[in-house]
Amino acid sequence: LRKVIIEKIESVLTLDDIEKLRNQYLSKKGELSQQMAKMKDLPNDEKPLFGKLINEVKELVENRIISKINDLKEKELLKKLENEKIDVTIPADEISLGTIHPLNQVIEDLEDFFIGQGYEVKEGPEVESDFYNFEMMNFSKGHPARDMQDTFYITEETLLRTHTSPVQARAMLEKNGKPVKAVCPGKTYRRDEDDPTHSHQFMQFEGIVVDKGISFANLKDTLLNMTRHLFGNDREIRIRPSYFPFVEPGVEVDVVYIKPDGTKGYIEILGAGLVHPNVLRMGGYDPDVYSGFAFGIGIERIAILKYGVEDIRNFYINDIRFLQQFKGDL
Ligand code: FA5
Repeated sequence: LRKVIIEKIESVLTLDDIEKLRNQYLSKKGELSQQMAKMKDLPNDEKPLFGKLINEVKELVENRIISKINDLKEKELLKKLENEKIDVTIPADEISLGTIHPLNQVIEDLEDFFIGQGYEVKEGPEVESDFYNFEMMNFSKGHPARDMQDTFYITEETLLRTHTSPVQARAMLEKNGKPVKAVCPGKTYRRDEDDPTHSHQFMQFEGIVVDKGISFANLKDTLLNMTRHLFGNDREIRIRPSYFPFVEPGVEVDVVYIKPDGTKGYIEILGAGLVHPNVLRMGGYDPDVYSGFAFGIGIERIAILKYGVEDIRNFYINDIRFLQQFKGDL
């Protein structure tokens, strides 16, 4: 019997089967217990020897089963490790990474440019009050210049900001009469008809500097350095007079581009000027002591010129084939 059992144990291949064997031989009703039961029919002088023998077999079988279980467990583990082995030389599957949106690339580039000159970056709310969007910018109620910026009103007093200029007012008030030098990027909204250069939602990048002795020469220098940074030293630009209620004098900057037929075209990228005395006063500055300049750049227009994009709507339709083209600029 001992030999038979041990052979069986050795030939077992799975943990389930060894469990079955354990039941078959060692459980209360198992074969070895049954053998033990036979002891009562034996003559008294044979009983001790028989008992001892059965117990020895039992112990042996138990030990063998335990070592077999360990054996099998180890084999299973090895097999598992073998299956999970990683071949580090196999080329990895390509992970498709996103790209930084071209408009964000322009914003990040401009932020770097201005931070390098000591500007801080500020943000303001997109749902803005009429007060900051218009009144603090010297558009009184019913001012005809409000028509220049066709507005999405939410209530009579709240609106989607039509430009990033309200952040100028917020930055000035925050400084409590101290000099300010800040840029403010963000989304803006107007009820404009969508066309290749206009979108009802677009982005602007505002700049505001207020200090003693700021002049138009500082503004011109800043704008020239910026356009050179964006488009290179040779790109022709045009600064022409313009009107905004919150600056005096006011200008607009156009960048020259070559049309498909070879003739020159101009695309307007920004409005700017010296901060109007009324705006300075409302912002907490004495206009006889302080002066300042401000500008508001159209981000899409910069991206259109930089990357040769024909239609502003491409920036907003999330066509992955369009966006993938800007990978190289990361
Ligand atoms: C303004 O919004 C002024 N706040 C700019 C300013 C700031 C002037 C500080 C003076 C001092 P304007 O409406 O021209 O100005 O818009 C500024 C720029 O935003 C434009 O030059 C243009 O590049 C861009 N822009 C305006 N409307 C749209 C539109 N619908 N879609 C795309 N870009 C637009």
